[in-house]
Amino acid sequence: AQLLPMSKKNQTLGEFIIENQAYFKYTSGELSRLINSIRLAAKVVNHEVNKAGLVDIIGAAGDTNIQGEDQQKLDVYANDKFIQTLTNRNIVCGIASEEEDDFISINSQDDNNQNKYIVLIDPLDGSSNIDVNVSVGTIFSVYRRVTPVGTPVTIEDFLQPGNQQVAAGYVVYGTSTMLVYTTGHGVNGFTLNPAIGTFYLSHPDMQFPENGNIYSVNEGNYIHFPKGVKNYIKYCQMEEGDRPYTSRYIGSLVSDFHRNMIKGGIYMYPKSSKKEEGKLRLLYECNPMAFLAEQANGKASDGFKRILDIQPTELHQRVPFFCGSKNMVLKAEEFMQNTD
Ligand code: P6P
Repeated sequence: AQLLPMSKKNQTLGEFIIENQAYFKYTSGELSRLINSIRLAAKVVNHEVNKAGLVDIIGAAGDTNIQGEDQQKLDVYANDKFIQTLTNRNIVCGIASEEEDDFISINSQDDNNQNKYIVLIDPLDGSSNIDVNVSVGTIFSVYRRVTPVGTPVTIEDFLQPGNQQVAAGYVVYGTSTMLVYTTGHGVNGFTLNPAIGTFYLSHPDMQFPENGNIYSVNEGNYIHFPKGVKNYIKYCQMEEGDRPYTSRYIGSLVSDFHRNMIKGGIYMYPKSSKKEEGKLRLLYECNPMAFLAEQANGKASDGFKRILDIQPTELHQRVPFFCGSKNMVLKAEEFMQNTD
């Protein structure tokens, strides 16, 4: 088949998926159906997020998740919606979520699930922002299973390095709702027209500018950072060349990442004396964002090595995270690696 250009302005997400089906090595169409199910779940969650202030779904659902954080009802709602949509459409054989202590094995009705994909999700990242009407996001990461099809998934299927991802993306519930994802052929952004519930290709072939002048970090942790991070932050603030940079920190990874990808910038969640491994989760926050970053000509590391090359050892493990414009991440790594 003649491959049409990957992206045409104002194409719908549905048309885009069909048109680029031929790009996928997995011609079974399963991955397309997977992206379609995420599209549906994103619309349903968006509907709830947009009226969060009105309906009594704010406030802790009473439980706390494995992170020990109060589970907001919207977290639980988003988690249930994504799991339900992926399960009902019989597309995946396993799911892991920030909101679930352990992974979920999906046995289709014939109980020997023939599906080959697993999904890891952070269903509502930045959920502490909901009560203050600041944007939040959903992050997802897709792999082919490594254990035999037709058998229940094991932890081995979920502990794959990020360089094995077949797809990754996020939904940002901001001033507009966008779905941004990659299947390894660049990054494309789709904006939801809520009036008709259709996503349109608004940001074809998204790329991080190689340089940027925005740095995103929670400077409240400054005194607890490693010396290299302190030195890099001071470097960002010095009057020299294209500096000082601007500081922008929303407290929602998806929003900070999205702004930095469009304008150029670096996002950092370093380790600190209070958080020895940093705060962000490798499997369903750092790996998908790192895959997107590299597909958009950006870079993502833990300050020393490529995020996508880290061999995971447990489902909810944390890693330090430096991600964004290539030259900014390289400079931050220079400070991290040359400061004792
Ligand atoms: P802090 C939200 O909880 C999150 O996981 C990211 O979305 C966000 O960038 C970060 O944590 C904020 O953490 O410690 O700066 O409030």
